[in-house]
Amino acid sequence: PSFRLLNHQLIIPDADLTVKVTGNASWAWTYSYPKDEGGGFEFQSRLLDQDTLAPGKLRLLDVDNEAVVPVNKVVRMQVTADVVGIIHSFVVPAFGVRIDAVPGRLNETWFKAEKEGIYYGQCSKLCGKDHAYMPIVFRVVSEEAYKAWLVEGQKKFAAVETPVRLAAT
Ligand SMILES: [Cu+2]
Repeated sequence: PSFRLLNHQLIIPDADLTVKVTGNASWAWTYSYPKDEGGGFEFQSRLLDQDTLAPGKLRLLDVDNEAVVPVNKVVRMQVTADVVGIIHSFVVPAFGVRIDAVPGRLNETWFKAEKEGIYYGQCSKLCGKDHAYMPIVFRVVSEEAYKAWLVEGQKKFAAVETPVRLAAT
């Protein structure tokens, strides 16, 4: 019965969008936005230099490139890790999201943010030297701002074909 429950817990509602996140061997996260959902790019998200932190930026949490998602939408997260890397864990407490990022495996989870704002998380699986320095940052914005950000992202970030793929069930 417990396995049936666990399985049921993993059922992902119809998603409005998909974001793939990869835990990097070099202690950063890569976010990929699928082309067929207006993205077609990916970028790395790294902790800001702690010695030259601008006022208002949070120590050990703020990053150079935040992941951006629209408010009140079901976001399906596909979670994995560099094949040459090690297991990380993708955790954003305010979303109730906690799932391992395993090399060679595409895990899935989801969340729906009901308020705009900035949400922080951290890697939660000991992964080597910089385990404490690979935070997760989501900026939740209005639908219009999200669309504008997608257009900006296509210019700013590396182009990539990221088809939406379901994890093995
Ligand atoms: Cu890690």
